[in-house]
Amino acid sequence: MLIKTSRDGYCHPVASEITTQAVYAGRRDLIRLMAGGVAGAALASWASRDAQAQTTGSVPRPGKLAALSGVKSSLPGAVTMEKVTDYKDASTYNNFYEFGTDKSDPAQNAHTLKTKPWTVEIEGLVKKPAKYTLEDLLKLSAQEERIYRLRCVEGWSMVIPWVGYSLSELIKRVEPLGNARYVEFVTLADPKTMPFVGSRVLDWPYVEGLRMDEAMHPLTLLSFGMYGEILPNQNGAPVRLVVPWKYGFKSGKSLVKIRFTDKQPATAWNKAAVNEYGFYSNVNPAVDHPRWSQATERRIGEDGLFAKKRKTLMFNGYEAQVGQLYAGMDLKKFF
Ligand SMILES: Nc1nc2c(c(=O)[nH]1)N[C@H]1C(S)=C(S)[C@@H](COP(=O)(O)O)O[C@H]1N2
Ligand SMILES: [Mo]
Repeated sequence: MLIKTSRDGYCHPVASEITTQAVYAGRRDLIRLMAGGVAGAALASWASRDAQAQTTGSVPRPGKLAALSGVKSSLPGAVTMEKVTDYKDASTYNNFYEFGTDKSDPAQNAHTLKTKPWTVEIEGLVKKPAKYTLEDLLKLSAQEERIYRLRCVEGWSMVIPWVGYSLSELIKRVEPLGNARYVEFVTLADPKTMPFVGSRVLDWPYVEGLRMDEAMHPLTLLSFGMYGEILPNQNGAPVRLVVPWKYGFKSGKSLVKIRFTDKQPATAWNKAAVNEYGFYSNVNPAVDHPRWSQATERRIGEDGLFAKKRKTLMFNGYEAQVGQLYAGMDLKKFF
């Protein structure tokens, strides 16, 4: 990844008002869609938060998340007790190279992303290839909230309450064939709405991949929202992946295609620098990036320039849940 250590964290962009009309409109739509049959219990609290947000004209603070307690995940490991990162930090300090390489670029540029209509194509080695509209995807399974750590390969981390459901719910519907061993995630590459698509930073579209068992792991989240709201464009609207035990770049944003294959997919960062970004990219304090250590990290919004860095945990703290997926593998080789 292109690292600019001089910027990294020392100059958080300040966004005085990050809630646009589009965000409100989108959230109403999501609530309407949820009303169409799923997550009934969650609906009342979402609706009242929505009303509250509109009357106060401000983004609900993470402190108000208690209202969502009814939909919190019961999945072991899906909730951390750590302090949730401020919404403002999580939505203004982003990596989304389609909109620029600086952390502040996506929040500034991603308003041009057109998230409606949206379809996700499921293809490759599946019995039931399909085109899902976003509406279909939202209705496919009950949404829940999961508070996951996200750790970037660059050495910073956040704690974010995501909204979505396990990707396995979708995978089960399309019935992968016996020879499907990997899943490739293709994200939108639209030069008309994404100013950096066409630049030579990466080979577009941004593609990521998981092994089948990783994709089926219940922690792997297909996410439509965060902080009880639909995803801001800069965080990967309208639908993204969140794979909490891997470096952030494995979590593709603005997904348009999910392809089942028998070969390990060539992923965007792996193609860009094969010796720096491996296919697995599991968070691993014992395996350094060739140019810097992965043993510690800085929590965005909390750990300042002179703060002692936090120790990075094996598999980002999700070892009990996912460690067995890699039993017997040489993680220095399969990094
Ligand atoms: N399409 C796309 N997805 C992407 C990226 C990107 O540049 N393009 N950046 C990745 C990286 S490096 C990280 S750390 C996370 C950041 O997610 P966040 O901005 O929601 O924190 O998104 C990942 N998904
Ligand atoms: Mo990242």
